Amino acid sequence: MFESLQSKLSEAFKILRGKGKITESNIQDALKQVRFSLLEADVNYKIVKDLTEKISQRAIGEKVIQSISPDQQFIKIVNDELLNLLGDQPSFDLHSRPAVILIVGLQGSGKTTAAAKLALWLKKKNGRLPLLVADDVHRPAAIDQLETLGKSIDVSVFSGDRKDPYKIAKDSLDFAVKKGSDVVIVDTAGRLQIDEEMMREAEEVAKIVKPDEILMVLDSMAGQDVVNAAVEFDKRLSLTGFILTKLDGDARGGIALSTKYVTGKPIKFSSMGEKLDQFDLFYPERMVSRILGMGDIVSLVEKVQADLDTQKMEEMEKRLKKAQFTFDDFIDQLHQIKKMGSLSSILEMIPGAQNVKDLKIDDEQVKHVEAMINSMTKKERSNPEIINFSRKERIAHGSGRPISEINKLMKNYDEMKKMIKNFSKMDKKGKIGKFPFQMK
Ligand SMILES: Nc1nc2c(ncn2[C@@H]2O[C@H](COP(=O)(O)OP(=O)(O)OP(=O)(O)O)[C@@H](O)[C@H]2O)c(=O)[nH]1
Ligand SMILES: [Mg+2]
Repeated sequence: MFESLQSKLSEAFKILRGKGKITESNIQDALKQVRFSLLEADVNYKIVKDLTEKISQRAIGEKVIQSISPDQQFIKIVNDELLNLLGDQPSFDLHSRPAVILIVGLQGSGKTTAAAKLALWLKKKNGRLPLLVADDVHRPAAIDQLETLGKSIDVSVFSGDRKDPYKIAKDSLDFAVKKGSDVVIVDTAGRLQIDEEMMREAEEVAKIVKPDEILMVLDSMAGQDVVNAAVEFDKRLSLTGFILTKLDGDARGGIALSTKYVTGKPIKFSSMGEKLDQFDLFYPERMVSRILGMGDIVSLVEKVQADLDTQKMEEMEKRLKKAQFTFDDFIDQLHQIKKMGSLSSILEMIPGAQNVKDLKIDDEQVKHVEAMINSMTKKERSNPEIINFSRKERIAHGSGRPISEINKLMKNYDEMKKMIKNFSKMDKKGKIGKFPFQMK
């Protein structure tokens, strides 16, 4: 899978090999090749534009790290941006009993197979007792197909009167309760294209079974029109995610890389073969590592960057002791804290601060704070006391955050600065003062 994308991207990396450092001019050729590779893989052009812009900004803006070559640094950036595109590892928790999963999608995308695979996965990995519901009454052999699959994995299949999709859907829930099934997987009919009748049927079935998850099955070998179909399905049904099938074939990558960006919904499962156990949760990191084929380099760069972070922390400590503290330091601290997962892991290292309760900082907050600090001028960042009301107004405008949030940031900054004063007093008196820093 993705062979062609992988080999074209590796050409992009080669362009930077042997270069002393990334410059605005040599990066252009590499970026052009990245753009070409992604377009050839049938990734939506808007995504390609957005992605290459982000890669370009980071590649030019990032500090040169002596022990890493430019191509390695570039690989890591591409790796990170592809990961961003795919989003975080999606969760799949079913709380209701029985939980209901509705499987929808275009004809031949792999719905029926995926329904059976999911049943097997839930049974094996989660110890669930699934019930498969054959709700495709349009294709004559569809019900038999699911029954055969069900038998092969020893999962019951409900097909009711084999005629009325709404009655089958409704009765299947009663049947599940009677049988003691704790998860119901409903396989539905597909059409070649989006078709009003099919959509209405799916909507109606959804109303009846009230699914916890509505998963659309996508054939990863299909073209971009499938991404448009995904948008349409999502509009009508409010999907909770996707199942990507046929990754074992010669998928180019376009569907896998475009879906999340275009619909905002995650790929939750992937299927890479006709056999029923060739199915698992979707792991964005594994997918990117397949696309790039550069796992070793990515971990090398990560390690070097982590070492640099340690150096940065040490430098920060020195600055702390001198009680110097600017907004540039503030943002650095925030990143370190985010990386460590929580403030408590840092506080643990400071004597006397263990009693401060755990403060988690989420990504959104960090992004907002970053936006605000990035909207400050260099002078404001190093001399925050000059930030008066009109400057605040400009910062608010630039970052798209309300003034109240700028005020909160200023307050947090002041408190952190106070904390640092206490911290530096600790040196003289041998103990630490109160810890006023709080993120809210
Ligand atoms: N190689 C490969 N083949 C798959 C995969 N998933 C499904 N298939 C095959 O794709 C074909 C269609 O699969 P189905 O599960 O019947 O698809 P469907 O969406 O239910 O089709 P309709 O009900 O006709 O709309 C079958 O031949 C499957 O064996 C996969 O991950 N890899
Ligand atoms: Mg089917």
